[in-house]
Amino acid sequence: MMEKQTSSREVCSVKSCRVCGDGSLLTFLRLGPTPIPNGFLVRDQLDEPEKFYPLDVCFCARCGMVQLAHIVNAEVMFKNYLYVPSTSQTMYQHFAELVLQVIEKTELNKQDLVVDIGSNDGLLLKNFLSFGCKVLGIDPAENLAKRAAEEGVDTISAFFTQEVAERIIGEKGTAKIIFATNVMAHVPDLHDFLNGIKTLLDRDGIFVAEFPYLVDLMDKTEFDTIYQEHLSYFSLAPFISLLQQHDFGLVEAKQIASHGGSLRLTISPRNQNICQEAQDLVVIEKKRGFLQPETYLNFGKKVDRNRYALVQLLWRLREEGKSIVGYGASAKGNVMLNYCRIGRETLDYIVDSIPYKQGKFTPGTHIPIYPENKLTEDQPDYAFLLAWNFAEEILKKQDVYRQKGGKFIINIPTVKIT
Ligand code: DWN
Ligand code: ZN
Repeated sequence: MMEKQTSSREVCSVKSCRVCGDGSLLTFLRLGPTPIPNGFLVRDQLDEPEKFYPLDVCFCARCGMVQLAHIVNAEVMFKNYLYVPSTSQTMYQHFAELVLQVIEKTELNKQDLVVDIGSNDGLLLKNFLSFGCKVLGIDPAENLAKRAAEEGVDTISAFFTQEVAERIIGEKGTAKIIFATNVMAHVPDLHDFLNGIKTLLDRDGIFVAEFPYLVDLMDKTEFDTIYQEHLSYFSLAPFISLLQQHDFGLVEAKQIASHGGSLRLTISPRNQNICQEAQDLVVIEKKRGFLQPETYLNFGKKVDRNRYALVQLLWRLREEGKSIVGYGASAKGNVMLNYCRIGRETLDYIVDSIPYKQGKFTPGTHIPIYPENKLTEDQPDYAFLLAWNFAEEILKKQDVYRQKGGKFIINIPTVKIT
């Protein structure tokens, strides 16, 4: 019997694999007690005690699935959410291109329903509004669901489950396309989630899922993308086994650049074939040891070396009297700061483009967050890039800062100054 991975407790430990149910999970990385990564604080909260949660990662030797060893209650993390993708040009383009590609492959009619699970502020679905078809966003963040609805994207505030799928079907019928971009890693009960997709998706419809690819995470030492929101770290082999348990086929599998390297999968309920690209990737994963525990134990050493090199550099620069700020108060940035114990003694402040984060403080490290223009106003010597996945966009945007001698520190995949 598969353990049900939802609980009303604030944090609970994972007893069995989320994909295959096996009970022997090997913990290979401990990032230490960490606050929730989007738990930004207002000034009044700075003197209050803060909650820290375990951040350990484990591997299932039976199916190869990598997952967190603990689950923090989703209500604590997602009810009021401060992350929005819509201040990033890269994400605008990403969703616009994704939608165009999907529309090319689907004969979409005006009466068709398109659903986005984890729709955030509606950025993806806005691309469908001009096609005149019906759209529905689903997102647990009440603040963002409200904002999306105000901007014309019909959105319900909920975690997607089989029960929610049944409710939607009753009200709106089946969906021709369902998207879940950067969502599946957050889902505690993947079986219930896929049952929900089966229920809601038209027999001729497609389910498009994007999620960070474990192979990229490991190759590029992207350990800061490991945090309590991300319960699962997928390689393709266990993901396919998950799909097969639910009689889904994989029509297309592509590696894409977003968020440090992700997979974009087109999934169909029509047949159970696994496309050739996906089969080829599984062969590479196997050859490279992604089903072997040693691969994961070695990863811990890489993480350690990265932390050492980063902290050495930052301390040396501070000793030399240089000023350093952070750039991008990302969730992953908060993991990096907490794991490396980098606080206000090192970074004077962090700049960020998301208005909801500005004026707040980072969880655990209490670094103040300002709008991006403070960087060129103050011209600090160094900006430590905590949103390395947007390096291209941010470095271009901050050309003036760089022309005047400002430098960026980037530590993923390895520490460098640019
Ligand atoms: O899965 C998740 C991903 C997709 O998004 C989540 N669980 C939470 C979130 O993770 P993150 O906060 O690490 O995501 P980002 O998109 O890497 O965060 C980038 C941060 O940098 C944002 O706070 C916005 C900021 N930023 C900026 O200040 N200037 C971003 C860009 C592009 C910029 O030009
Ligand atoms: Zn397993």
